[in-house]
Amino acid sequence: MTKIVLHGSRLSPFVEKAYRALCYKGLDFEWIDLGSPLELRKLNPVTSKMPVAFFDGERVYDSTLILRRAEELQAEPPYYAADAETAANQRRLEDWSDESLYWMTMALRWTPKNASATANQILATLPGLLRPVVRPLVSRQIGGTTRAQGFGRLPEDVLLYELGLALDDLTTSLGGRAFFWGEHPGAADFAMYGQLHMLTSGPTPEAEALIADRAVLADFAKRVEGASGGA
Ligand SMILES: N[C@@H](CCC(=O)N[C@@H](CS)C(=O)NCC(=O)O)C(=O)O
Repeated sequence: MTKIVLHGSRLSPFVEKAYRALCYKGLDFEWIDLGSPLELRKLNPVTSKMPVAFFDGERVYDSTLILRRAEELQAEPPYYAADAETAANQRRLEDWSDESLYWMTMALRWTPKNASATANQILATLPGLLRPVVRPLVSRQIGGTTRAQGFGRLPEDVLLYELGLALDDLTTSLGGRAFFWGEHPGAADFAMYGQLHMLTSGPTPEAEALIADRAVLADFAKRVEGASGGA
């Protein structure tokens, strides 16, 4: 049996995506929380991002590549549909969630109003001694990267309006289905779950209100949890 080890903080939507996706396949794996940002560079010198996983010692970085590797290892239950068009749509939504919705979420986390709560949430995962040293780094590096993105430069009211529209679009795309492309969850659903999870994790009460207004999305998130080991 392949030994799988997944590294990263479950505050990260991408770690949460990979964690739940591995649970859904019923793969046996060990999850190791991140000790410090320096550890990440050692574990994953290629992108220095989490998650990073090891399959029998072979490093696989990036949540999407980790899911693909897990799919190769065990086809059932699948993350991507057998039908090529459905699979293309699943990959597109997975990518939109990872590369666009993520940055909307990050922009909201690092608004002047939410930045301090966001930094506190990240620092709480680190050993107490490291916190004062890491605080300015977190704000400068993660906050700075976010402000370098388009969404990170929008005024808060515009950002919230855009996020509301995106959530409405997701509600429409879900239609009456349990998951985005049918009755079983796939890669796009786990990716989307990761983002919804981060949007409702504390420092962005405005996003929590937007999601609470859209019960379809909260119900969807509960279904993903139900299919991948619970809340
Ligand atoms: N496309 C990557 C994104 C990973 C990513 O951005 N991870 C963030 C946490 S949410 C990270 O490790 N940031 C640390 C840093 O930028 O130093 C994936 O899907 O795994």
